[in-house]
Amino acid sequence: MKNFTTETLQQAITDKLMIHFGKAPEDATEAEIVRACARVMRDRIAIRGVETRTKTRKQGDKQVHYLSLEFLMGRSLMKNAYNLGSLKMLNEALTNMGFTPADVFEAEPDAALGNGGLGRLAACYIDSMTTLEIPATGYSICYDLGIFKQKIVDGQQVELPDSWKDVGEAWLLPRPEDTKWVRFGGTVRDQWDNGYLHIVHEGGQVVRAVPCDMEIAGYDTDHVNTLRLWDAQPTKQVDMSMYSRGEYMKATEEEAMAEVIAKVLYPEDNHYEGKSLRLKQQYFFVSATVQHIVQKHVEAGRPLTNFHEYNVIQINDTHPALVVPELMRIFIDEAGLDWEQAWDITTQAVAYTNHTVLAEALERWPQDLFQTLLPRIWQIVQEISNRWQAKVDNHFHNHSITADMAIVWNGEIRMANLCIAGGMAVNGVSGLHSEILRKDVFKNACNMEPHKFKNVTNGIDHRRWLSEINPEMDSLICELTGSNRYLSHADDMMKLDAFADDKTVLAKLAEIKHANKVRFAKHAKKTRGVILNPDSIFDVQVKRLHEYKRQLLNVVHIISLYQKLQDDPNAITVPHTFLFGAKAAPGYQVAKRIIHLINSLSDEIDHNPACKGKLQVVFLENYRVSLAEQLIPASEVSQQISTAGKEASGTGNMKFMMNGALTVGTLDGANVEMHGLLGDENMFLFGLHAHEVEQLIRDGYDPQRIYQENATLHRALDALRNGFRDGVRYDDLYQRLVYGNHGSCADEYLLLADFADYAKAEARMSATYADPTAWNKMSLHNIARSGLFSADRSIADYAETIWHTNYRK
Ligand code: CRA
Repeated sequence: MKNFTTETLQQAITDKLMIHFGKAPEDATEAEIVRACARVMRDRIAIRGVETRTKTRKQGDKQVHYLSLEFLMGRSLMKNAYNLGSLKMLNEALTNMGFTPADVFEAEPDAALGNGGLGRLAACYIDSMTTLEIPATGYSICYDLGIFKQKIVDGQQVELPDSWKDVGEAWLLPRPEDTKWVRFGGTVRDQWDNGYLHIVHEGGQVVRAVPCDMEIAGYDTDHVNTLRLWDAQPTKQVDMSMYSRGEYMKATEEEAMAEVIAKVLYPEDNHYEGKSLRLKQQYFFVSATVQHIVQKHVEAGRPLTNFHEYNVIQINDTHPALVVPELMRIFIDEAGLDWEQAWDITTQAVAYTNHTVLAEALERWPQDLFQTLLPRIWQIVQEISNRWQAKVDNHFHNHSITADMAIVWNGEIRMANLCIAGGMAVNGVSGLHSEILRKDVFKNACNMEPHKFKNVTNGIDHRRWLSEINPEMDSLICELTGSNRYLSHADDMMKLDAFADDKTVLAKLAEIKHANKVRFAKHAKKTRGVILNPDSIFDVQVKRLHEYKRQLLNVVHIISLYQKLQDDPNAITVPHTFLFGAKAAPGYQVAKRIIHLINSLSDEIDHNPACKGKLQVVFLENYRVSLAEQLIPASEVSQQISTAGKEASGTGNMKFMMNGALTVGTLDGANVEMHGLLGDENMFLFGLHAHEVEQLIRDGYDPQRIYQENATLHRALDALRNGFRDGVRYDDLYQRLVYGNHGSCADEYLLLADFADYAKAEARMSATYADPTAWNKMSLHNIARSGLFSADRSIADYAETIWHTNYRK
């Protein structure tokens, strides 16, 4: 299909404005113009979508189904225009119509249907699957409200609802003809019919699942995939007779119960909440999705026995684990297969990605809740569990291993074990993480079925996270590598390594970074009123607030710098700006206290004249995809300082590296692969290794001793305890680190153990910064070697090692 020209695009947008809003361009608001542009892009992608589906059907290609409760898409306008090769035309058309393109892009709200890494990963993967021309569909829930908007009031986080749909809806294509029905509660009984036994599930509540599709355009391809978001609607019409009887509330009760399912995304990252509504969300989207996939397979005229040859279902963590019993239910209850056949197909079609080893994130549903809400699924899970247990028993003859690998155990259903039993593959998301799964978390399962355990290191959409958000860097890469081929072959960036001693190139790199810093400083001033010094180091830690990510380690170190500066006003020679951005789960009190602390410290430093021009701490409100897009190109230091063994991969680390920031980090998650590419000399590594963390905890960790022995640390912790000029004391955080409180052991994440080494790494980093040539050279090596972290590589790995699908090379 022909590309837009500036004129055709301008005409199409003008038409949309008139048809949908009855307005001429000069009268349209920015929100209206965003919606009109979105509709124009959507139409274009939708046409290609029809062509893609026809082709896939004809060729009988294997399809990938990517199920995730989160897809953190962010903004789509610039992305889609970019992928369609129309970004230049869009810029021109908007300018011709009297708009400032940057303001129009800025007016699009983020589609923030995710919490952090896991949801953003799904968004990057759907882009790469499309670009690599893999027939794939993403499935999730069409939440009304995405992750909350964060406001900082008196230094503390306040959560506000995020109604992204007002504008975001323009991307969605409702597909009521594909509606599915999902039953909750009710009773199950056997019924004999002409000598056949049927399962009858009746009563309870039936909810309608109505798809709203977001069509996804790939880069430099006509291939289009779909992100299918299920909306929840009541089955029964509102009973009008109840209204006339004055029973207003009752009349809408059923409606409200159904709609609440798709109301809001659960805001916990890396944490399991055993809420009944969450289980409802999971089954709702899983059941609708599986019904749809099986139906399409049957409609293509194929027998169910080869279902797995045409379909692979990838589940993003255990949240969609009910895929396993739901496939079994449909195969057995609806298609009449026997158990063995159904199990054989299911276990060859499903693959599970694990994203965390944190115990508090592992899903375990209480049997009572599960049984009441999903009576038929419960029967199937019990049968799966019994058979699995018999198999394990038979293999090991060891009671404690049986207990460890059990699916139903002590009144709980363990979703990870269900996924391992019911799938053909289990993968971790970085080399270290996959190793921990094999050797520790899933050790027994791996002993029994080693062939299932794989690794696929995470990756990011480098077109969005480098080329689109850092256009000057994009131009430089194209110039130095001789073409824009790196956009589809990220390892082409390796060619940059040859310029490591080229003074002109290094100067250009520094110039681009500085310009990005100036741009970000302007943005921060305009949107937040903060004044940043673009001549200081931009040292950044942005990610969800979690104790294992150790923002508190960063803070304690900054306090120690602040104290040093008070003793000696010349102690800091290179001005240093520490930037933080993080949302805390609304119920995670310690995380919220750490946000408060960062703001207290920021205020303290702002009011101390000795710090002026030398030290600054800034907390950026409402960290989200679109803020990351502004900040990352301007960042120089990337803080990736989790306790080794705890961060499954990290993906922010990759985005910073790709934009030339240098990493201060532990050997954790994908930092390990990063270190493999860069060596000690191109990053600032510190801290205990994963096995040393384990060892230290086994041997008995004593943070009090470290507190007593390290005078710098002692003094910084005392200051934290007593608080700063706003009068807020942080004794609770102090206690948590030194003595333990609220049932937690002291310093669970070993901040004190790593403090001294962290301070040294930060000092090495500052000293290197003072030598621009050395710094820029390291920065260039980082960019050059970051191609491994393209999501295209991750998706190629999935296609080769798990999905066995073809892809564009
Ligand atoms: N919180 C991990 O913690 C990882 C992403 C994506 C996480 C990150 O280290 O990069 O997944 N885990 O793989 C998770 O959500 C349920 O577990 C994350 O985003």
